[in-house]
This record gives sequence, structure tokens and C-alpha cells, in this order.
Amino acid sequence: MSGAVHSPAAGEPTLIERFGWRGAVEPGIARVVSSHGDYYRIVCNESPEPLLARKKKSAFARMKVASPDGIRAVKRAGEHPDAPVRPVTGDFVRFRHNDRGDSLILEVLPRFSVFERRDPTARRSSQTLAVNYDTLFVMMSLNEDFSVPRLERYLALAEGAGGETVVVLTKTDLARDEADVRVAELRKAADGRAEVIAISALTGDGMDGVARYARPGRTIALVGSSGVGKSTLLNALAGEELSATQEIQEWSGKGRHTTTVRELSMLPSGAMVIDTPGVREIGIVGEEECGLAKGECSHRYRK
Ligand SMILES: Nc1nc2c(ncn2[C@@H]2O[C@H](COP(=O)(O)OP(=O)(O)OP(=O)(O)O)[C@@H](O)[C@H]2O)c(=O)[nH]1
Ligand SMILES: [Mg+2]
Repeated sequence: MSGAVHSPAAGEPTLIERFGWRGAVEPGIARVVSSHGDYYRIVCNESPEPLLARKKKSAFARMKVASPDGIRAVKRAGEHPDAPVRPVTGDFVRFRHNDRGDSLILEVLPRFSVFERRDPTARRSSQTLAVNYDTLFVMMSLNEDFSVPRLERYLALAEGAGGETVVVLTKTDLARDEADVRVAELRKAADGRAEVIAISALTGDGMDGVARYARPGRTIALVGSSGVGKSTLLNALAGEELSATQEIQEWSGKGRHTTTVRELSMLPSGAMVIDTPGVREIGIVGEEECGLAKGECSHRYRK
């Protein structure tokens, strides 16, 4: 394979390294920045612009992962036995570059963090919400979305998922008198497990606290119910409208979802943010669940 077209100055990170790759820099490594059905947008050293790639179908049926007994064939990708076999936004992949058409994703590389929603009834398979993040922002708004049990479920799922967890409480400007009490309750629930930061994207309150995590080459994943302000936070960190927020798409009749595709964005600071579609409930038996991207959504609004 020919060398990379992206050649930074000596000592400067290559494109894939700027996108968080920490392994040996070789040709044929890419990061998935968004997925659209069978197509993926990937970034790699082979092209200064993102490329379109398809996945090689057979490559994901059975994958080899390292185990204490050596290499063995397992049904699913990565260290997490429940992880889906298809690549998702944030994945590092091995791919075959094609400069005259679609490139081909050959293999999902091991994930260093995986946040997934589990269905303990196993009626639905687990759903991978974010992978390869350094910091998971578990987001909850201080008004109607507020729920200590839900926060505890998120924290339980985040434990052992890799990466650090930060609880981001949004819309302090709307919470008024209840804000302090609610923040204190959530701080107690998260005690010792995660830092808790209360913010308002509207007034800028607390934004320094979250911006500290936006470091070059690091990935922040945003998770939380629809409407808590994930895309609003992304836009505030980016200083521009990278992701549509609720008002703009409200007319579309798509129910409560505004973000429908998981997307990885590069911020001016050099940090990356994975914005995810809101989840209604998380990992709990019998509660109403809300699906995610088109084709995955089981929400009643979309039926
Ligand atoms: N007052 C106030 N409104 C906010 C704040 N942050 C977000 N909002 C509003 O909350 C609504 C929902 O915000 P979004 O950023 O679209 O929410 P989301 O979490 O991305 O939602 P989904 O994409 O559906 O998962 C929008 O109307 C935002 O303007 C805040 O700090 N204060
Ligand atoms: Mg959104």
C-alpha cells in the first residue's frame, strides 16, 4: 500500500492520531465519525477529507479477539461479549483504501471503552451508545428530566465500561429554587463515582468545568435523555452550530428525537465529541424504551 497522503511536519501528530489513535501509526487505520445504514464516514491518514466506506459483510460474523488462552473465535467484537458486531461511531477500524470509490472496512479494532444499554430480559439485544471515549458525560437536566434512580442506572452502566464518567446537570437557568436541592441530591448519588458539574449553555454558568475535559486528542461522549441539551453543549463547546438542536427540527414530526445519528465532531480545542440521540430509559426491565437512529428506533412516535 502506498504511504499516507497526510504528512504533518516532523513531531506533529498525523490525522488519525489527532482523531485519538494511540497505537502504532500504520496505513489502513481509520476512525468512524458517523454511520448511515451500510455506509460509514471515516477519517484516516490516507485522505485529508473524510471518506465513505462500506463494511465487508463477512468480516463481522465471527471475530477473533485476544483472550487469556490466546486467540479464539468469538461471536462478537471486542472485549465486551455483548457488543454488537457492526462498527459504530467512534470505532477504530482497519480498512482497505480505495481512492476511486468506497473504501472497505475489514475489522473493528479493540475498543478501550464501551457504554452500552442492556436489556436484562434479553428480548432486545444490548445497544452500544458510545465507544472509545475518554470521558463520558452523563447528562441530565435540572428541570423535568431530573431523576436520581435514572442517574444511578447510568452510573452503574458506566462503571467498568472504561473511561472516566462526569455527571453534567444542565439548564441551571431553568431550575431556579429547586436547582441547589437537586444538584445536592445528585452529588450525593454520584459521590465517589463521578464529578458532578452543573451548567447552563444559555448563561455560560459552569461551562469552564466541562471545557476542562475538551483536551486535544481526547474524546468526550454525550449520553442522556432526549432534550437534556447534549447537542446544545456540543455547539457551545464548538463555538458554532455543528448539530441541530430541538427548536430547529421540532416541526419535522419525528417525535422527541432531534439528533438521530451518532456523530463524532472535532472541536477547535482538538478534542472530539460524540453526540448521541437521546435515550428515554436505560437498562431497565419493562420500562418504555426509545430507540435511536433510523432503523434502530422502537419508539412509539416512529411506528
Ligand atoms: N434554558 C436552557 N435551555 C437549554 C439549555 N441547554 C439546552 N437547552 C434547550 O433544550 C432543548 C433541547 O436541547 P438539545 O440540545 O436539542 O437536546 P438533546 O439532548 O441534543 O436532544 P436529542 O438530540 O433529542 O437527544 C433546546 O430547545 C435547547 O435550546 C440550557 O442550558 N438552558
Ligand atoms: Mg441532540
